[in-house]
Amino acid sequence: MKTRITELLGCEYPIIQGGMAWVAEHTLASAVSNAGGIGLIAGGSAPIDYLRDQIRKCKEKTDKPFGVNIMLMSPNADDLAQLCIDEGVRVVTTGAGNPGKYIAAWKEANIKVIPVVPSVALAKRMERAGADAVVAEGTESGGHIGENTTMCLVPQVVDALEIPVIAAGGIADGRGMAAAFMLGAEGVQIGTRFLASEECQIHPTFKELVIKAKDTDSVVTGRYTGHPCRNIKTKFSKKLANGERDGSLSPEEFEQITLGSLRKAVVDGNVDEGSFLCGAIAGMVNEIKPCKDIVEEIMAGAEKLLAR
Ligand code: TUI
Repeated sequence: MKTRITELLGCEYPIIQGGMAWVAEHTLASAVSNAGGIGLIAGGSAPIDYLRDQIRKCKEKTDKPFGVNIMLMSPNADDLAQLCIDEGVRVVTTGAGNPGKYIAAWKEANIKVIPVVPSVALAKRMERAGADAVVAEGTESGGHIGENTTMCLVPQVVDALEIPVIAAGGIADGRGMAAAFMLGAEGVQIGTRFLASEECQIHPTFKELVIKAKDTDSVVTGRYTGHPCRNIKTKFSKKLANGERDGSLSPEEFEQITLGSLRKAVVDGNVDEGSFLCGAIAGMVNEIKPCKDIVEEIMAGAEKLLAR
């Protein structure tokens, strides 16, 4: 399946792995790239030496293109942005902010720039600033989210832009990919499905939570802090959601108890204090598989539907 995204990124399939903070490291990224998609390494709040090491290790594991996601709320985003230039990274995606101030330097370095956007307004600004494509990310996604759904957001962004659009949020199989293409997307970004991959290095407890999740098992917390995040329902995330709803937890207290909670989930599998960020499609993810099988199944399913 050739689209402007496969052409732009030089990959076999128009599937990009989500830039999941703390999750997306070189083992996962190289596996997705070797499977024919675009793997991403997450630069979310990572120390610069860690990210440099991950990029170099990824290059050892794949000769296919891969990318880096820059989480723009990171205090060291400027350094991480420069590191991508210094290390010859070929693709950069961004999240949780406006990457406008970096785009000229990235383009100068021949990096393909793909901001993740939750709205038409930001998508248009990114096109004007020189982005090569955008990821239109619906509120079904895991982690930090906007308000609009994939179904509503993607066609509106497609209509507003000339550059190609990648759909994200709630896509985990060939049906989701085909649906996104019917909305005008030319690629998909997939996160949650890759959490349950053999190569994903998250704590086994995290994988088990994803596998066991039902359709109603995700919850959004933190709207009142300005940083809404979709999580798997656990005692901890329910406590946060209740505290936010009934006012027993102030936004400051919320920030305090969620500090470091991504690490506690991903590295420690700590269900009492960890935030297990995950998309609303987790209910459909029931089996751990190699990334290659995941990518091939999604592609085969989508191609069959789109050929009808
Ligand atoms: O960035 C994501 N997903 C993420 S980032 C993350 S780490 C984190 N940790 C604690 C608090 C917040 C984040 C976990 N998941 N997805 C892309 C995305 N970008 N979703 C929403 C946005 C976004 C939101 C507002 C992009 C731009 C924006 O406003 C830009 C502006 O200044 O107008």
